[in-house]
Amino acid sequence: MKIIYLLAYIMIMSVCTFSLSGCNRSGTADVEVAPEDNVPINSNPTKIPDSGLHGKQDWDSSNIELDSDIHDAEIITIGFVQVGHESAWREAATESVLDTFSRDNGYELMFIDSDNNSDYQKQAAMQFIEQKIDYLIIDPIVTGGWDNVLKAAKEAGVKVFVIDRTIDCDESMYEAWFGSDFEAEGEAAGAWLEAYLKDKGREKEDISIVTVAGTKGSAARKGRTKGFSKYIKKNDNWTKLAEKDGEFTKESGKRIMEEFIIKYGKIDVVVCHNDNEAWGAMEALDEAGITYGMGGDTILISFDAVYESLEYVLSGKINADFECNPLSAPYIEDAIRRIESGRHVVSKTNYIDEACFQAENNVYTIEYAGRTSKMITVTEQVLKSRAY
Ligand code: GYE
Repeated sequence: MKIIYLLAYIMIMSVCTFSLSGCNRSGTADVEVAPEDNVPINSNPTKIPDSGLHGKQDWDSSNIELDSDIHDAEIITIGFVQVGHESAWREAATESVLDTFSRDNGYELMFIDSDNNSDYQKQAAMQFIEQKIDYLIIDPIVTGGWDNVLKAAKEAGVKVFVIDRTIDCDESMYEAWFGSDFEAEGEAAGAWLEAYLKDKGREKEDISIVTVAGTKGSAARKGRTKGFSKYIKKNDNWTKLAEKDGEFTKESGKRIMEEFIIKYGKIDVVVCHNDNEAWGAMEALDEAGITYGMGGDTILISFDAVYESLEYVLSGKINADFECNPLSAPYIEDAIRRIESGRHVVSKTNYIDEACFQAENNVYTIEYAGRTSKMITVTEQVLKSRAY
C-alpha cells in the first residue's frame, strides 16, 4: 500500500493568448484565457496563492519549480483537468475535488482550469502524463478527440478516471466514470412539463418551446437535448421553435434569450441547460417585460439546481430545476483507495443520485427513463438541506 503524503499543488496554468480583447503582443493580458492556438503548456506549475480558485485569477506568471522531493516514489500524484469555471455548478464540482483530494485526506493534487478550451485541456492532460502522475482525472469539455491522451496515459501507466461529462472511447481506456445521467435529466424535464401542463388544463393547448442549450459537443448538452426531445416528439401539440448552443454561462443565456424574444416574442416554455443560462434568460425576459415562472406567461425550466437557483424556485421565478450533482469526487477517491489496496473498482459507469425540484406543489411524482421520482417542492427547509 503506497503511503499517501500530504501535498497540494494546484496549478492554474496561466497562458496568455492573443485574443481580441485584453492581450497585447507583449503577452501581458488583462484577461487570462486559454490559448487560441497551440501555445505550449508551461512545463512548470504556478503555485497559486491562498486566495483559492474562484473565477479567473491574475496569477503571477513566474513559475515555481515543483519541489524535487515531491516526486518521491512513495507519493501518489493526481492530475485533474477541469472544464473551466463557467458556472456555479462548475465551481461546486471543483470545490468537491479540492475538498476530497485535500491536505486533510492526504493527497497531492495538481489542477488545471481549462477555461472551456478543449485543445488546451488535452494539452494539459498530456503535460500531466509526461510528469508521470499516477492518476489523471478528466472532466472532458467535449466528448470527442481524447484518443491520443488516453493512449499516452495507458502507455505511461497513468490510471484515468472520467468525472461528470463523458468521453467517446472504449471503456477499457479508463478505470471508471462517475457523473449524471444527462439523458434522464432531459426526460425528467419533459415528464414534469407534461404533468404540469395537465394540472393547468393545458395538455391539449399548442405549446411553443425554445431551448438555450449547453456547450456544443458536451455530454450534458447532448444528453439533455436527447432526453427532452423524446417528449417533444411524443406531444404533437408541442412545437420546438429553436434550440441554440450556449456555453453554460449567464452571458450566453441572456444573449440567446434576447435573440429568441426578438424572433418569437412571447414563448410558452424556455428550457435552459443550466442555471447560469437560466439567470441570463431571466434578465432578458425582465428587460423585455415578459413574465415567467409561477403565474407568468412563460414557463422556465433549468438544470443543475444549485443553491442560488433553488432560491429562484422558492420565489417562483423558476418553475422547475433538475439536479445535476457535482459532488462525484468522493466516489473517485473511494475507487482510488480500492485500486491502491488491490481491490477492483465497482463498475465502469456510475451514476450519482439526483433530485427534481419545483416551485408549485402540483406535480407529485414523475415517471421517466424507467424510474419514478418524487418532485420536491422547494421550501426554506429544503434550501437549508442543500450541500451546494
Ligand atoms: O450542467 C453546467 C456546467 O457538465 C453537467 O457543465 C456539467 C454542466 C453543468 O457548466 O453548469
